[in-house]
Formats: sequence, structure tokens, C-alpha cells
Amino acid sequence: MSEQDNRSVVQGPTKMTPSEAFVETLVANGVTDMFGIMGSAFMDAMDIFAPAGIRLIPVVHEQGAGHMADGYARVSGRHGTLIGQNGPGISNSVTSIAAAFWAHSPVVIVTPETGTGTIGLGGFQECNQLPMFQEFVKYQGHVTHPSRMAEYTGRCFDRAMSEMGPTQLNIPRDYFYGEITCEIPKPSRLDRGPGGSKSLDEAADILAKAKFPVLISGGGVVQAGGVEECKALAERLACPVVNSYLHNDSFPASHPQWCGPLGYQGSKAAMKLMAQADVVIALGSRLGPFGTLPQHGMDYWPKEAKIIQIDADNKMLGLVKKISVGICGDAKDAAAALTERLANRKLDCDATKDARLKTMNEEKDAWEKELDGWTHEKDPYSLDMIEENKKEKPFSGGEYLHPRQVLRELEKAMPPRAMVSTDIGNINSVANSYLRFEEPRSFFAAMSFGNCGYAFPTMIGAKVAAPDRPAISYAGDGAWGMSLMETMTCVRHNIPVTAVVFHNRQWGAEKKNQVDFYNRRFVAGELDNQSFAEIGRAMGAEGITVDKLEDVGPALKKAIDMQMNEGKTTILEIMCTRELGDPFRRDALSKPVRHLDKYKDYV
Ligand SMILES: Cc1ncc(C[n+]2csc(CCOP(=O)(O)OP(=O)(O)O)c2C)c(N)n1
Ligand SMILES: [Mg+2]
Repeated sequence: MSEQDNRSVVQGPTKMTPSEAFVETLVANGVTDMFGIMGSAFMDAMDIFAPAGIRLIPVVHEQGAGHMADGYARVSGRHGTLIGQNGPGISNSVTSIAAAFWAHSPVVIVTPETGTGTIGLGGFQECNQLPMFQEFVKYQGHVTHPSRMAEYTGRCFDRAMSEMGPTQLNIPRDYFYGEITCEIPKPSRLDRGPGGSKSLDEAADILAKAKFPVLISGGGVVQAGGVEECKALAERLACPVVNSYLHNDSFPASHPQWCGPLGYQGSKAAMKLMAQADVVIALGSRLGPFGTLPQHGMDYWPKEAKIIQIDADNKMLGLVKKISVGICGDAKDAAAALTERLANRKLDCDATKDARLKTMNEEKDAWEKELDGWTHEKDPYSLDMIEENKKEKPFSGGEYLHPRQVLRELEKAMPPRAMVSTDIGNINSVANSYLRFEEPRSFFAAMSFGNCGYAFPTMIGAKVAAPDRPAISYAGDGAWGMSLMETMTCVRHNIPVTAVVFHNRQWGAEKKNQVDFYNRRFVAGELDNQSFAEIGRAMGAEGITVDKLEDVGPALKKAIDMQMNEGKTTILEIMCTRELGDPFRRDALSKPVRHLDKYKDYV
């Protein structure tokens, strides 16, 4: 059968089995790759994946499958799809579906469940699979009758796109069998448009009177494919453009108006410019609370400014920050509609353009200089650690390196079109200042769910969707331990990825709280690791240990060369000092209080 044949979908009401209806609907929605671990619950459908042109990529653990589907969706804009065995195969992926939810990824998780003939009797692998996902999916399609298989499958794919997040397709396992007559539904995709003309007019009026507008380019700009429209709006306003937190790929770093990311370990230039804004346009951003917290000792959010927020989800408008105008629309279309409204209009900010761009350039230069000189952390704990680490040698014999210097070297060696994913951890967070991108769909950070173990499997999924692009994941040694087994997925299935592991022998990010609030009383924060390069080699990957600063860039380049030209996965282990950058949540902790005598010293 030719490629053409197996990807053409049966038309009109047709007699088929529910398994066939399910698989045909996957094909209708363009599914070519799925992630998961095989199981008897869906074997009848799985049996015909290959003739339908669908590859099921087996993973090591189902959490990985969810992250891979997420990465696949984030890089391609297409659905990411995963499937697993009822019960444990499904519960294993709860965390990664929660992560995909906060990344707004169109992921479809297919959850075959116990057969209807025995539900409620406490049989093997029986559990109620809807409650465990209800908070993390936009829609739960529970197939209520075999004849409705295609209908529910299609709706899950439609809703994942229209609601911008994961959906769940729950299928009692006996419903794959039988004979039905049904029609495969055509995918329906929402045409969102720019938003209401009243709100767009109001926004244009506010912009016309702005003296110091600042544009926040958010994840919605990436999802809408609206970078060019965002650029045009920014250029019309001649305003600084900042990336919303962890959306560093939402505006090209080489553009003269790019000022870097807001939020934790972001750009001081971006935040100082935000502080001066009298009008803020948040384009495609929910203005999430964590991404707008005070940083670098600066409460930069401009409380007096007028805020224009544009989001495709109306529920996000004004949810976190007080706004003047909310536009419910597609970021690309809304930016174009605003630019059109401003095109032939005299703007107050035209007169202040030169001064504004001068201020912007001064702030950008100052931040770059500060970053160049910021070779290591300077707080008392970090200085103590740096001294202590100088006295010891890593197992590889060289020296422990300063994370910031390592991150700068990685930045300099980054290949064009690189896709980078980052995990949750101290060094990964500091990386925010050093990750700059030219094209959208390049940066996949663990978003608001904030789970360690996110970055590597997500990058594996991204690489499946974009095999022509260099794929690089960052993780701390703790987070790496949660995900490293997926190295076997890379090796077994020829999905080459370069995994950078910051080996600092600790759960650093959390330890930082013990430094700041618990008088350096360290509980469960130390990690005594073997060499991750060696563990990687044992799994069939390449392994490189770096313990000299001058080797960082060349090692990354070598690993990328092996990835792109030899199809090899490399674990690039970088030996780092135990110094620690600013913590995640100073706002959420307080100094300990003890009332009981036996704990009185623990303050
Ligand atoms: C699944 C999960 N468990 C625990 C945490 C809490 N947590 C946040 S950061 C962190 C430490 C990460 O350590 P590591 O990966 O070694 O990076 P480092 O901070 O040392 O750079 C922990 C335990 C989390 N975010 N996710
Ligand atoms: Mg660590």
C-alpha cells in the first residue's frame, strides 16, 4: 500500500470496527507519531497503527510519553498523542499531562480503561481514570458506546486545539471490539480572529496617547505564529519588547527592540524598562503570577500603567493583573489589527521615539556588561562553597566550574536553529538570562507546573517532530535522575538528543531555601552521584564529562556534531560548584517560628 493510500481516510457512513474508527480518526487528524507503552487494553487498535501510517514510539516510563507528546506539540504546533495501559500505565502520566496543561499544549491522552462488563468489581488494573486528570485537561471524552468511538475521538482532537491544552479520550477496553457503521468526522479548527472591534479601538486609543509603551511578547505569539505581526506592531510603536517568563523564543533576540525575558532570573534591562512603562501591551500572555514577581530586588511591575491584555482565552483577561482593556483574540490577528489601526495615526510616542530607544539601548548594554562580569554568585554561602570546592577535585580530575560561566559558554556555542528545553532547578533557572532565540518554537521550559524531570523527555518529543533541528536539554543532577532512563528511548529508537547535566551534587534550588531561611540546616539536599557520562555510556549513549571552562563550548559543539551527523545521543555532564543563585520563592517562605522547647534551636 502506498503512503498516499494508508493516509487517506474512509469517507461517508461505513461499516467498520470501533478500533478502525479510532485509528481512522487519528489519521484524519494527522497523527503520525504516538508515544506510550503497549498494553492489552488497546492491542486491537495498536495492531493496525502501522498500516495506517502511525508509529508508536515506546518509552521507558509513561511520564516520559506525556512530556514527549508535549514537546512534539510545542515544536510542531500539531497534536502530541500518547496512549498507555489502563490503570498504572495511565496514572504514570498524570504529572506530564499537568505539565502540558500549563504549557497550553494540544496533547491528546488516550486512556483505555477497564471493560464495562466488570467495572466496579475491583478487577486487575481497575481505576477510575477520569478524576485523576480532570484538573489537567480541557475536555474529557468518555466513549459511552462503541458506535460513538469516532465522534469522541474527533472531539478530543478538536478541543485540544480550540481550548489550547490537553484532552483525554477514555475508552472502556471492550469498546474497541464489535461492528459499527459510522462516519469519520472531519477535523474542525477554530478561526479565532483578532477580537472585538470595540476593544481593539479602545486599545488603539490608549496606544495613541502612550509616552513609553512596552510590549510583552507572550507564549500566545508563538502559538499563533505571530512573531512577524508582533514585530510590525513593536516597530510602529518603536517600543521595547520583552519576553514573558519562559517564552524567550517569542521575539528574535537579534531584533534591535528585543530586551530579554521578564521574571525569575530574567533580564534586568527588560524589567527596568517595564518599570518605566505608562502603557503595557501584553500580547498573547496570561500574565501568570510567578512570571511577574519582583526580581533582582526590583518590584518592576508598573502599577500606574494602562495595561492592554490580549489572550485567546477570555478567562485570562484581567485574572492576575488589573487591566484597562482586554482583547479576546488571536495574538497574530490582534497585533495585525492594532498595527492597522495605528498605521496612519499620529502617536504621542512618535515624538519621544529617539529618547526611548536611547534609554532602551543603555539598559541593554548595562545588562550585557553586568552579565559578562557576573562570573559567579557573591552571597556568603556561595563564596563559602566556591572556597570549599576549590580544595576538592571532581572524580574526573579537573575542577568545579561556576554555573554562570558555564551558561555563558553554552550560549556562545549554541548552534543555529537550536531547540532548548530547561528543567526546574537553580542552574536551569539562572539559564534564563543566557537563552536567546531567533525563531519561535525553540524554547521549552517546564512551565507553571514546575516539575523536575521535564526537560529531557520533552526534548525527545521535540526531536521526533523536528529531526532536522539540534535538540538540547538542560537538567540539574537531581532532575536528571528522574528522567535519565529515557536515554534508552533515544538510543533504541534513534532519536538523538544532547542532554546537558549540571552536576553540582545537590538538590540545589531547594537547598537555597535552607540557606536563606533555615540557617544552613541541610536536610535531604545532598546528592552523591556516580558519573552521569558513564551511566549514559552504559545505556548506549555517548558520555562527556567537562571540568574545564574552556572545554564547555567545544564539548557542546562536538555533541551537536555527533547528534546531527552520526545520530548519536550524548550526555554532557558539567561539573559545577555548589554555589547557588537567587531562590525561586523568597515571597513564599518565612523565617521559622518554634513554640516547643525541644525545637527551640531550630530557628
Ligand atoms: C517532581 C518534583 N519534585 C520536587 C520538586 C522540588 N524541587 C524544585 S527544584 C529542586 C531541586 C533541583 O535539583 P537539581 O535538579 O539538582 O538542580 P539544581 O537546583 O541543583 O541546579 C527540587 C527538589 C519539583 N519541582 N518537582
Ligand atoms: Mg543539582
